Amino acid sequence: MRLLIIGAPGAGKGTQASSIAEHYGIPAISTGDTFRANIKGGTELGKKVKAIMDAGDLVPDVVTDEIVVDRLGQSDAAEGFLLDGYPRNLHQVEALDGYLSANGLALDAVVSLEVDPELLTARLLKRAQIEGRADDNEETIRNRMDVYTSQTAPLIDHYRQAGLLVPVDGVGEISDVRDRIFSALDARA
Ligand code: B4P
Repeated sequence: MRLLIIGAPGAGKGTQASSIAEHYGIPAISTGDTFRANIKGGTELGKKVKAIMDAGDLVPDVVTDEIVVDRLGQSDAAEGFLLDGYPRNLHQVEALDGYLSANGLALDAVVSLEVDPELLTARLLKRAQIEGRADDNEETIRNRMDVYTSQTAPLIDHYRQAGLLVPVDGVGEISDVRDRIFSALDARA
């Protein structure tokens, strides 16, 4: 399976990605987690992206595309993968399409998690209390939502037109959302 999971900040992408990846025996590749690990490790990449992420802006495409293409070229992704948080704009869609077609590959489905904006903010503010992530504060969340609306939301129509979109209601218990994702993906198989 070659899958994407997309959704607004707080929609549950990272939360669901590990279950989906485990279910299908594929690696979950999260650009956000990769950047956060680099920030924590004090790498050059981490230094480059920290202020951008803290502001809730997108890391430049040239940086992000290269990381994803390198990661997809690793052996554990040869039979399938789940990309979490990538692509996030139409340029990244083109970069991913270019990589896939150059390697004779194609996506199987794009899971789109649907959650009301008020609930998204509430989830992120709750996570702020538990994990203290630098970008989970009200001002940055507002910018992340704006960035999502202007740059990432257009991907939903793009993938719907491509016949790949699998919309899933992301509201409710984490385990219920997970079961809905599996049912929706199984229905396509
Ligand atoms: P991400 O790491 O992707 O952050 P996110 O959108 O908040 O999603 P995340 O996966 O962490 O949270 P989730 O919705 O699962 O991106 C962070 C930053 O990295 C971006 O702002 C950007 O700067 C940079 N970046 C990443 N990818 C990039 C790219 N491709 N290009 C450029 N820049 C990029 O969960 C949120 C909370 O909701 C959790 O606390 C969770 O427990 C809770 N939750 C989830 N499901 C729930 C449910 N059903 N009920 C109740 N709570 C739930």
